[in-house]
Amino acid sequence: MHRSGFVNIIGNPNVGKSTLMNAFVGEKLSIITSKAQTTRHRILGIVNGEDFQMILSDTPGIIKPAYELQTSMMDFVKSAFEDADVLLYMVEIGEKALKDEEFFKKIKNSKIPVLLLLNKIDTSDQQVLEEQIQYWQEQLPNVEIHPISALENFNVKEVFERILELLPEGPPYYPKDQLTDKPERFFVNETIREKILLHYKKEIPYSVEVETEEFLEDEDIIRIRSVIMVERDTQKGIIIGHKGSALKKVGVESRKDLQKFFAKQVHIELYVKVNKNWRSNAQQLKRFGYNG
Ligand SMILES: Nc1nc2c(ncn2[C@@H]2O[C@H](COP(=O)(O)OP(=O)(O)OP(=O)(O)O)[C@@H](O)[C@H]2O)c(=O)[nH]1
Ligand SMILES: [Mg+2]
Repeated sequence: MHRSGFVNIIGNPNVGKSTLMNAFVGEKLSIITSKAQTTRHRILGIVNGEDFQMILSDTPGIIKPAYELQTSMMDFVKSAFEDADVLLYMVEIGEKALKDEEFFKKIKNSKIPVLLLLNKIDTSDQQVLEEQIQYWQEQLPNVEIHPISALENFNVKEVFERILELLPEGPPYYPKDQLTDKPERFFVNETIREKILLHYKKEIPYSVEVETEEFLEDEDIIRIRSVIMVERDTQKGIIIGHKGSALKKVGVESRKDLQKFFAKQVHIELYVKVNKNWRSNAQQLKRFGYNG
């Protein structure tokens, strides 16, 4: 018997969805930072076994959209509700029910199995944990609750085994050696965006999109040229920094990560361009893979 299915991770921003997906897959497919709205896309992480294929989806944290980009991000979340065979609803210690009632109702009335993953229990003690479990049992009486620490890998294997039990019988949907649905350039863009999330403040990371114009793979080196897009002229100067020092740091750190990811030497060139109000421009969003 072969099992397969879509296992979609949803929840508020910053609760640890991407950390969990990477832990399941064993690769850094999704970028992780302490800032909310790190993930902007739906990213598949495929775990293959001889008799199963688990297709995980990491999704953006649920927010009320304020501009077009965020509306597209929430469309990815909606799509994750539609095709799930198992839903993983992730919350963190201390968090209360989803502010977005529409999404919360969907979880509450879900016809498919939902596992509530109570994450970051490494930051909690036994008493708080018990209170939290009780709170969630009252909120969602029909849902299985699993306390975990995605970061410390606590209870992650057990949850994985439980999901396997819940997967329906079915054929593999993707070739068994495939790890994700995203092309190599996507991971370049994301790696660079992660460094920007880590090193710049306030609205800067939220105003940035990265596009890789060149990805040339030789036998022993990958040559990459990427453009960092900002919304305004002033942001361009901030990204570049004094004598280019800030941009250089982004390049050096990105190269390090990408060499590990691709297991090859990497050469990377970065440019900064102003793309006025791209976050609200349907055509630009489509070009960056957000719409339709
Ligand atoms: N202490 C602790 N921190 C964690 C745990 N899991 C994730 N984190 C941290 O929480 C922060 C957010 O993690 P992400 O995996 O990026 O969270 P996310 O839900 O994907 O966030 P968005 O993509 O912004 O919605 C990072 O700083 C992680 O290191 C955990 O089990 N324990
Ligand atoms: Mg994420």
